[in-house]
Amino acid sequence: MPGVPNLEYVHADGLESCLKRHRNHVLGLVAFGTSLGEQYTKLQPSPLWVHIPVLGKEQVSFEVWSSANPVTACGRGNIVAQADGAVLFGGMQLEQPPGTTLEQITRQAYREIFSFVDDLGYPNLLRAWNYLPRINEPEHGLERYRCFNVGRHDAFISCGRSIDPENVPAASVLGCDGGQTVVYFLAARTPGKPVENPRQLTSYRYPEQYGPRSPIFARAMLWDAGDQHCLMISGTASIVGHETMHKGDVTQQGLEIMRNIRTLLEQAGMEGSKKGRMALKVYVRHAEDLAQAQALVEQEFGKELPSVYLLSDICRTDLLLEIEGYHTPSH
Ligand code: 3EB
Repeated sequence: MPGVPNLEYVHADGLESCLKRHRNHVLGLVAFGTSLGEQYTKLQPSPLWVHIPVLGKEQVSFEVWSSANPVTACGRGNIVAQADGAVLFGGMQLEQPPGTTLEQITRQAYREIFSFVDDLGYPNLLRAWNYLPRINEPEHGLERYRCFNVGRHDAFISCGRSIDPENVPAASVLGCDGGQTVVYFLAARTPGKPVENPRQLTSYRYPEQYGPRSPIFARAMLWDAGDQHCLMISGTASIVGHETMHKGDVTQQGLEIMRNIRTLLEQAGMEGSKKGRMALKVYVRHAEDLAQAQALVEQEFGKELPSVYLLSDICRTDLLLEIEGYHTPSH
């Protein structure tokens, strides 16, 4: 049994030993930071680079997905990918040429992803990460996050993926600097089980006030590798029902996020965050909120968990904080 993917967050000084340890077993490598040294571009697999400032002492932070089994490179077209026989990690960095729209870029990206995962026999999209330049700025009169939602929606429909639990992945959508849109994903041969949060409205039922097409994501995705399972927690914000709670108050937003994450762990049958291993990616809109975000995470999960803090715009302008997670039970 291949087991579930392993996730680590490492800094520059730990990258080499991490990649050595997982030689031929690295599913995916993502670099976060605003400048990436020349030496990193020669790595195998070559890292996707998301232009987001890392908060804290380090300039660059790496997200490393690895497998217990050897992986094979299997990219095609715009997609760089590795697969281990059960799970596939893929990613793409896309320019938006003058005269094109983010809606078009998104539609093409998701169409390419769907035909790729279908052709390779990993048709179940479990988890998607999306980083959009100028996420809160308008494009032809519509906020770019909402343009993204239109393109994503179109791609699901045109690729025959009805918008229901069977087809909806866990996801994150954040802003980034620079010009490139970055999309990466985990897909599997076997389906995952989407997990919804009873405190929150299902994303694809959001009312039209959030844009002409709804977002399409599950609040979390449970995936079973036979002997092990994992929970991929979507970007989680201070939203109850469909409404932003605690506008302007990062502490209260953080506490609301923790209630949402606790609920997801319960819904997934994972008794609580104390058992098992949690890794978190924390997105903070304002750098001055870092200390408060760290304090909230420590209070909930302790000091030891793997984590990275990024300075990032969030898809609603009234959200100050968003947290995604990857949970694997210990056994
Ligand atoms: C929310 O709950 C906050 O559009 O795929 C979080 C995770 C959010 C994923 C998406 C959006 C998405 O609506 C934003």
